[in-house]
Amino acid sequence: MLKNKVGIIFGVANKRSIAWACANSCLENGAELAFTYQGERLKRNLDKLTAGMGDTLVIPCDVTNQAEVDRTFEEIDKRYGRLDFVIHSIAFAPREALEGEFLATTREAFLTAMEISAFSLTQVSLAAMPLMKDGGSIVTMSYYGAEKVVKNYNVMGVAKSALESSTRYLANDLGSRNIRVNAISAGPINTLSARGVKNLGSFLKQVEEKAPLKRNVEPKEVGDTALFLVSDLSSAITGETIYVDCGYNIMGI
Ligand code: 0WD
Repeated sequence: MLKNKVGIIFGVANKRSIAWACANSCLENGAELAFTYQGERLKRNLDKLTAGMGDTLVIPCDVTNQAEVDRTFEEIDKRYGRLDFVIHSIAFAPREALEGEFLATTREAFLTAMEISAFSLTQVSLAAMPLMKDGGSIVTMSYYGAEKVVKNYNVMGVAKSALESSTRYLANDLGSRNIRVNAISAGPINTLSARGVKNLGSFLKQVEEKAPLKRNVEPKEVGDTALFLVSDLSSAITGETIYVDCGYNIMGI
C-alpha cells in the first residue's frame, strides 16, 4: 500500500509509543521510513528498535529547536529528494500541569504545552511542504480532552484543541498542493506520556465500561488508521479528526 512512499515519523520514544505502532503498520506495507528523536536519552531506544532495518535515517529533532527541525528536512532531502508523508506523534506538558485545577496553569506550562504539542505541527508541515512534490499526507495524534473536559488532562486538552484546529487550517492552506492533513483522536493507551497524566488507570477502566466496543483501543489499531490516512485509500479525506477510540466519543449518558 505504501510501496515507493517515503515517510518520516516524529515521536518514537520506546516500543510502546503510538508512533512505533504507526511505524510498524507503515513498514509492513512497504514504506521507506526515517525517524526523529528528542535528545540523546531517546536515541538509544530508537537505535535498538531500528537495528534490523538496514541504513535507516535516525535524526535528532527537538521541535523547540528550529535549527534541528530545518536540519531534519535537509537530511531527508539529501537522502531521498522528496517526502510523501509525516506522522507527528509528539506532545509535552510539565507534569505539575497535568493534575489539579486547570485554573492553576502557569504561563510557562501553557506556552510549553502549546509550543511542543500544537505549534510543532505547523512548524513541521511548513518544513515538509517543499519536499512533498507529488502531494502528501500529514497525520497528527489528538485526544478527546480537546473537546470535552477530562480530569487532570488540563492544559494538554487546550493544546489538543489548538492542534485539531491547526489541522483544519493547515488542510486548507496545503490542499491546493494535494497535501492532506488529518488528526487521529486515539483512545487512552498506556504509554510513557500517558503515565504523566494522573489516574490513567481510571480512564482505561471507564472506556472499557462505557465504549460501545467495551474495550480499550490497541496501539496497532491507531497505527493501521495512520496507515490508511497516509495511503492513497484516504485520498479525499483532509482536515478531519478521526476517532479511534472503540466508539467512546459517541456516548452520552
Ligand atoms: O493515551 C495515549 N497514550 C494517547 C496519546 C491518547 C491520544 C493521543 N495521544 C497522543 C499524545 O498526546 C502524543 O501527541 O499521541 C502522541 C504520542 O504519545 P504516546 O505515544 O502516548 O507517548 P510517548 O511514547 O511518550 O511519545 C511522545 C513523545 C515523547 O516522549 P517523552 O515521553 O519522552 O516525552 O513525544 C516526544 C518524545 O519523544 N517529544 C518531543 N519530540 C520532539 N521535541 C518533544 C520535543 N520537544 N517533547 C516530547
